[in-house]
Amino acid sequence: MDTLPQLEIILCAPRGFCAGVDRAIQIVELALEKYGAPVYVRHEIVHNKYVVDGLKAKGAVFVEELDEIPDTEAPVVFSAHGVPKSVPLDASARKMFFLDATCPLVSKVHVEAERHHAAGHEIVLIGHKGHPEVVGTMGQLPQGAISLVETVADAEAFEPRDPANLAFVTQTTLSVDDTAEIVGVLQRRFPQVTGPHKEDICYATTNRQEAVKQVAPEVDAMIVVGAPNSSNSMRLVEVAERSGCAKSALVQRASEIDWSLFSGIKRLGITAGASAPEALVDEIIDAFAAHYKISVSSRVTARENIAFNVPKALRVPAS
Ligand code: 0JX
Ligand code: SF4
Repeated sequence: MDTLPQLEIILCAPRGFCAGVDRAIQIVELALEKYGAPVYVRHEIVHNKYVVDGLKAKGAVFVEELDEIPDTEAPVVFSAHGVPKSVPLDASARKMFFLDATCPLVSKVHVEAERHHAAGHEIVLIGHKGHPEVVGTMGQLPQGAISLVETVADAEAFEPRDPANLAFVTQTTLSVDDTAEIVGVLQRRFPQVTGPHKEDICYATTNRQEAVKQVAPEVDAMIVVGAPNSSNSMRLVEVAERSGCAKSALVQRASEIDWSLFSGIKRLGITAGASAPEALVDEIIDAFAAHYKISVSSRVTARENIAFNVPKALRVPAS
């Protein structure tokens, strides 16, 4: 006799890998295939331990800084989050063969910042201090060219050198709503501020947050598959909570599910950050299937068909 309680699982769609993550992982995999191990990777290629461990097993070696890498002819890959200008410069000085896995949508923000700087604008970057993408974007320009604004309070307190000569750019993985508020403060205080049409939050971040907004009010609990150092994943937990789902939890692996949080629920939403593989979503669904009689459906709130090319060096076959 089947005594398991019923559980309806609603999968948010889109969820999981974005085009930038797909490309970044492909770059490491293709480099391993073409040049063999080791392939050095500066910083976690994307913020996910399962992905990183999988690549390690194939011969990737992860470091935080280039000075941890011995003199080598092996390829060195820069992570999807982007790097300060000093990193490719140092790599070139050491005659390293490097492959840049920075997401093209992050590179686009780098170019925007450079354009504003060339036009003589002081720049505000809206983002989270210490995040590698923020370090990378700030590192496109000389120190002092970009000021970091993290919160509405920061935006209220910010004093530009010349309010008529100000521009802003943003991190790509922020909360759409929080960022709109911060941009609103800058626009109110400095009506001449220039910037992107809305902000620089990417399509994947926007779509994943929108899907969560639609599903969260209808479920008793929400799981976001992702890592604590993944900005876009952490934002999904916040969005779920703010959209009315108090039981919202970030989960990295099925083994770490706190089952006490999910007792007595009837409907569960599941999404995944842009760096979380679908295999981990499947693992978590399987874990729930051992505790509940589950039914699974998808809530599709957007369709994505974006893909980015890998660098040219990886498109030609090995000679
Ligand atoms: O911490 P983030 O969300 O910026 O990175 P993660 O989790 O690795 O996601 C993919 C890379 C995103 C770059 O914009
Ligand atoms: Fe690129 Fe957006 Fe993915 Fe970041 S989350 S890698 S900006 S597509």
